[in-house]
Amino acid sequence: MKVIHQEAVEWVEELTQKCQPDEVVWIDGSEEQKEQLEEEAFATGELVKLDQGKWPRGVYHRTDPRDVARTEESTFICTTLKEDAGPTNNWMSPLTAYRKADEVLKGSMRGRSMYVIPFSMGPVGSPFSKIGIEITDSIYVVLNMIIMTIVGEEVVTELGTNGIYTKCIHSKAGLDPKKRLILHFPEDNAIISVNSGYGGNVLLGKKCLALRIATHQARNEGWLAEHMLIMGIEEPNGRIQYLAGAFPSACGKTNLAMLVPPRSMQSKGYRIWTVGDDIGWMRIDTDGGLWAINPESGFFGVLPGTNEKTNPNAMATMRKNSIFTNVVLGEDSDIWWEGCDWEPPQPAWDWKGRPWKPDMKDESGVPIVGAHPNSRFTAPISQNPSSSFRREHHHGVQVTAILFGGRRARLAPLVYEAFNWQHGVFMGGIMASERTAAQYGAIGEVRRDPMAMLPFCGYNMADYFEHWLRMGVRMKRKMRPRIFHVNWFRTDENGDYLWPGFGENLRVLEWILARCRGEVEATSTPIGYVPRPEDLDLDGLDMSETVVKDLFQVNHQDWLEEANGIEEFFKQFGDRLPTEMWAQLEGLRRRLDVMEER
Ligand code: GTP
Ligand code: SPV
Ligand code: MN
Repeated sequence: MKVIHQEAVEWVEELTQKCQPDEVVWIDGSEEQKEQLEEEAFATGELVKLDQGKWPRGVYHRTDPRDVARTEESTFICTTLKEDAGPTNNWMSPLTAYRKADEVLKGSMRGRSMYVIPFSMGPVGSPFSKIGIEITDSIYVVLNMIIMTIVGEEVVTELGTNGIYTKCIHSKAGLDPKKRLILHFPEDNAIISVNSGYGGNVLLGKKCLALRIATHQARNEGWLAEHMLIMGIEEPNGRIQYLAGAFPSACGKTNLAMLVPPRSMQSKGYRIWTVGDDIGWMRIDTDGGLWAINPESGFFGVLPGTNEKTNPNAMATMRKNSIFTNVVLGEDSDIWWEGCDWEPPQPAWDWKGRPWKPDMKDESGVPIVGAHPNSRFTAPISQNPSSSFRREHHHGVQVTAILFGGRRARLAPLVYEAFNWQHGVFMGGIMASERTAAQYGAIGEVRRDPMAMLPFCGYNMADYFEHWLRMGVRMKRKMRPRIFHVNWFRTDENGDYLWPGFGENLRVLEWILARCRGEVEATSTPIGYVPRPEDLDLDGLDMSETVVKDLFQVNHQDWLEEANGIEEFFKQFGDRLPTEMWAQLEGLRRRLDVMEER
């Protein structure tokens, strides 16, 4: 592979001096090179070759037990001014950050190889796309990047002699959690990640480039980089309309994007086309509409709970050429996770590498899970049976509706619609969700996660809201997507989910699209438009009237308390918060007052 980008070559040379690897290997994305790296990793135990009958070209990897999810406390936005990172991000001055990183990087690759991965986020040559070069000392990272991004010759060609790219540096170093740093330099278009080997911390094209750095670029260039799934819904008449949806980590994006319609809707002729499950880049095109691409080429999806019933398309996607991280490994080279379709292999080892049997309990009688709750598969998006034919299109797909959602046991109805774009931005801005295993922290605790971007917005979130408001103004009124909020996770007093979820969620999407076409009425409530029960197709669901009522309930007292929480959240942004957001909160409180008077 010939690299003619002199500046990039010099940068790699400089890093070679700093990190002192035994050798430097440019990754060309070829099958031969991939196989060779796999063989090397099998030999050292970094990877385990799986039963090739059941998992053709499948490999297994276990990360350090202290390194199994994104670490937000070691993630920093390094801008000259602290205010530019805003109150919701960790900030470090670029000078300090480079110095700290240098200390770790110095000699960090001794005895290892340094891999140089030129990659493209998005179709090569598309006006949407961005190029990065990731330096890493992990074969696991290389193999994941080959699946998750476009890697190889065509990227180097596109880069030419002076193309722009994001500098992405990763070193496992000593995997010391105390010295872990995930540093973003939006002003320099650069990322440095040290002392981790897992997921979003190290696959630098994903959360670091495609969200934290891209949000910064998107604001300057007038587009949106979002933590969103993108899917097409084909109706019985053949029309396909596209939705983009932001849910916090481990809150159902992958599952929704790949859903299989329930039998009753399948037979009517509904069909789903998956464009992406985690990241959406959206631009206003010359038609005044919002167009979206998925810059990723693979899925890095949650495994526990994934099976033929909940997500058959994911099961088919990971059948071959996939990487399985932190699940149970059997002596027979089979794998297992909680909620999969088969019996656990025996003998077997858990995600920590300890001997493991089903129904094992610790000293206090708590069951020991075999797979880590954030264990994941990496699989090529092209292997998804519902993969959209427009996935690689340079202009992507036109977005008809935007969904925001989270895990709310009580507050939020199954679905409701914003009154208009500004109200929709407010709706996204006040999103909150119960914490999951995708990041370190107290699981179940409700935290504000505006637009599912709390951990991923690379600049001051107040400016981010302003940017969203402005994007709405720039779109043509008729083309502007309508904004909705969904909550698949409402529970009854026993803590059981009221809504069956998964494929059945299509029933809600059907209503959403009907609203976008102006075909159904809705009930106006203080928080937005809620469906009239008769407008939702609940055929074959066997759902009692009380459950339906509970699903759509808007509790006055709960929302008043929520308004106080929102006020607290908004206050931290001071003067920088757009006045529109305060006006929206006032509007919500006023409508709640009217509701009480009735
Ligand atoms: P990231 O990849 O972390 O950004 O997450 P994601 O939003 O893609 O989450 P994913 O679809 O992998 O869902 C994670 C968890 O939510 C799994 O445990 C699923 O079983 C569960 N889940 C997904 N959809 C539904 C649903 O409709 N209802 C219920 N009850 N659970 C769901
Ligand atoms: C998330 O946490 O939102 C993920 C997984 O999609 S990771 O790539 O690890 O960030
Ligand atoms: Mn995600």
